[in-house]
Amino acid sequence: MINLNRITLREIRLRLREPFRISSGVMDERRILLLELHDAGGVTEWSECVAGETPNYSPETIDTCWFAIREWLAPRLLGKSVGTPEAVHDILERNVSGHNMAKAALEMGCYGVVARQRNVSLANLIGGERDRVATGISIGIQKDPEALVTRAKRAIADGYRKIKVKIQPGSDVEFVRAVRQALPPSTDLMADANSAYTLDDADHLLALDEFGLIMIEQPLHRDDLVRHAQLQRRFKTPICLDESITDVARCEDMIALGSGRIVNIKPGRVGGFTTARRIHDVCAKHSVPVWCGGMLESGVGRAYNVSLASLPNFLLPGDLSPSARYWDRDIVTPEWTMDEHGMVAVPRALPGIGVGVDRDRVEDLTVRQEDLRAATA
Ligand code: OSB
Ligand code: MG
Repeated sequence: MINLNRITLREIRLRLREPFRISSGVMDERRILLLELHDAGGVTEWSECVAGETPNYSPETIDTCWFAIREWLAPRLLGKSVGTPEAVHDILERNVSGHNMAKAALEMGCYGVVARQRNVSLANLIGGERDRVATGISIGIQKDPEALVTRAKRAIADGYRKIKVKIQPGSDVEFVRAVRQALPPSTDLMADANSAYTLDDADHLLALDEFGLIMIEQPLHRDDLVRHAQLQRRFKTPICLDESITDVARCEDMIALGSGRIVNIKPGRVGGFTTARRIHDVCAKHSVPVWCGGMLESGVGRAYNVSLASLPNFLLPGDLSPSARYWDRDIVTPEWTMDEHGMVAVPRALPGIGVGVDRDRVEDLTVRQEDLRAATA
């Protein structure tokens, strides 16, 4: 039973060790919305909202999420008894369209609470089977191919099992060519365009086909499922969709139309674990491999991603880099680490999300805080 009597919202600011540029914008500091969910039975657990500062990757932002959680979503849970996190999902969906990242922060937090209540790990609660998950790195757009090559080589030396490079018009074919030539030929390499192209760019993009990329992620607009299918028909390289896959039906559409052959699952983007697991299952049934994407999460959001990636159809390395890739110091103990084979351990022997939150550090980083409680009659 989930019986939330208080939800604490906090905004923290965490500076990235190096700015992260994608085709639609650049980030040098993350504004992160953290939730602390308090259950009436005494259990508490943390969750993280993955929305960014601006609506470039998705229509949501940290500020729209704060508003949606306070005004529409949290009141549906506070002071109520809900049987399961799946029921929480249904309650949050009813007559609220969109706002997936806001919903996900609450819904995933409820999975964390239930794992705590049952004294099991989040991974075990959802049926995760792996003890370690394979990790890739996502490298932001650099000023020139040489800077990109330097970072890609360092990543290979660190043990990463997949190299993803961000691309945009003007920083694409020559950048990917330079990395392909600099790395061992067996390296799993891919490019992520974050919707920077249109179908008019198809001839240009086809130049990427000679590099043997394991996939190209989200070349076209999020709503362009039909155009992605047209592009996929011309491309040997599998298309992977990220922004486009916002729910189970979009994933089924992708499969039916042939808009892509691989799915990047980000639980925040799809409204939480309930839908993420359903997308995982639909893809498994159709032999579509999935992998877990990232949103530059702190160690709290990372805990959810690592647990999710322990499900069996997560067949490709996730964007699950260790804490030190992003931050001078994370907000969790222990911090997330990766071994020299590019594997991150799933904390299956620990209850809940499997990491502790460094409360003093969070207090230091907090710029805004609000306690949400059940309305009193
Ligand atoms: O498209 O996967 C993306 C970060 C912010 C917004 C979109 C994306 C990303 C990443 C980061 O690629 C991956 C990571 O968290 O390491
Ligand atoms: Mg992406």
